[in-house]
Amino acid sequence: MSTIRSIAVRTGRLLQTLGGALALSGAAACDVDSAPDPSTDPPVPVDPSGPADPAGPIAAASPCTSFVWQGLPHGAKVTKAEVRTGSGVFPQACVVRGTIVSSAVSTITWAVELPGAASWNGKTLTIGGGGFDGFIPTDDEFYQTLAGPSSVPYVRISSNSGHTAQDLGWALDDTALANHAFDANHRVLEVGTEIARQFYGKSPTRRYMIGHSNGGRSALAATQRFPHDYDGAIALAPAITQQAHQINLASPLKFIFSDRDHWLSAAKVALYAAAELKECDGLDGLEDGIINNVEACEFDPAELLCEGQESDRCLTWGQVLAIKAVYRDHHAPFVFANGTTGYPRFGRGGATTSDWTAYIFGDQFESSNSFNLMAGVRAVQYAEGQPSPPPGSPLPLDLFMAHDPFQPEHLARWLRMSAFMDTTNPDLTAFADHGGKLLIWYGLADACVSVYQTAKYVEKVTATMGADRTRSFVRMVTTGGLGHNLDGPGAMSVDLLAALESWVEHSVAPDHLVASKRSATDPSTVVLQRPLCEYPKYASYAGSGDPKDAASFQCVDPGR
Ligand SMILES: [Ca+2]
Repeated sequence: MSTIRSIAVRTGRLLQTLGGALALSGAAACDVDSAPDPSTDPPVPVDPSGPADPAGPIAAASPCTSFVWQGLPHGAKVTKAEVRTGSGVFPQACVVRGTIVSSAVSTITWAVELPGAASWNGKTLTIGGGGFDGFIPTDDEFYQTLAGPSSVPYVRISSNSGHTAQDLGWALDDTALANHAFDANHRVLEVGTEIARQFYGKSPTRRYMIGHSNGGRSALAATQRFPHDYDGAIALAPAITQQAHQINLASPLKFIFSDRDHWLSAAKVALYAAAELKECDGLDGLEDGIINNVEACEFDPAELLCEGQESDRCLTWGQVLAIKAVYRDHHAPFVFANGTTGYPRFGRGGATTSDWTAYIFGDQFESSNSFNLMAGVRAVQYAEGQPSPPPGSPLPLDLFMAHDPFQPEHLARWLRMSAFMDTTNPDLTAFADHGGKLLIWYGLADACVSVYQTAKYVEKVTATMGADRTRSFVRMVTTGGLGHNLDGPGAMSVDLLAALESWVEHSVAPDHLVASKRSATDPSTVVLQRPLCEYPKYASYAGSGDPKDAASFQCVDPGR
């Protein structure tokens, strides 16, 4: 799928739902999988017949379809149970579907996937949803790929978080907002746990969660609000302060979309990407197309300013200012939950990924199909108190462009949303006391949600709980040259679920994670490997050794 087409597909879905996966185009690239031992990282080809169940196929006439479920928590009702034969990234499983009617406007739709009894590992894995939810993540190829082959023996649990509407109109209802913010995953975990207990005759021994973007936020929410829910959680690129994101990015997005000369086409993005790469690629010791030393990268887009006729080989002053805004901290005068103010810059290297086009500029000026813009527009609709518009309604860009995001009369709604949604409580004592482990991953080139916002949160946790205690159960690791869509020149393939299991169950901390980059045309071929580095360290080439080998790199502090 070409970049333009994939973005059009993704954007089309977002326009319809604004709650779909953030990274559908990344299905091929979103390769957060591989083997536990990176040094012997085997290929993970996708078998068209689906991942095999080591205990053999589940019979169609198994108890799956005839099982009588009794007394599920939260009034949950089963609506359907069927055997899914394995296909692509979808493992074979008994898929149980149902609902929890929690209010007149919020029904949680959920799915619980049960592997064969002989192959169940005795654990559950909750898979969070991206965007603004509204769909079943386990039904989506992106999320099954995200969970990876290690998730096959798990009971996999997911939900639509209590809404299917295509905007934030549902967020005006407290129950619906609480469901989306944190409650739905908690309730459905209890449902899934009980379903597993009844089906297998024994309760799960461990419970884990993985999520990306809003799903990463959901994983963090669980550690803060329901610290006994999970033994371990993986938060990939968590969108931790969505209201701060929307209100702080309103001004730069208005600037970009107020004039075509402020907007960057894919050709202009590619122009900038090449120039930034030329100046910053070697700052990590190796010109490999990956900017790892992002803090030392200070390339000024004004160096590309047009001197004569504008063309795709230069930038207008408006385009220079737009790029400067991408790399500038923002300071909107609102204080959100837990004292959060402003929103930090995005990391260097995003132009070498699909992120700049997908999240900032969109692929056409006229259609304004930038995700960050659409999120801002929907948030303004919410702040204005507008209920859900009819499906297919055009985004009210005029409302957004005319809207002053700092209107005092809207402050209460922004703060209300933040109080539900933000995952910035730095006191994780209860989660740590429970034995929980939290593994956070970020691509340094993310241009949807800033790596620096999550880094600030981890710093607050460290300040609250102490450095040694925090490192005993929280790790934040990063990869250069990867964006929110999990694509780009960096190395993506790493089995974080296996790493989390080892940490929780065998006390093996994730100190030496290695990611692989696979050939786009032949996923069985590893192109290169790189270490994942604990923030703020980055992967620096040691000056000798095979550039494809992770052992040729060291994680070094940018202040060194
Ligand atoms: Ca480099």
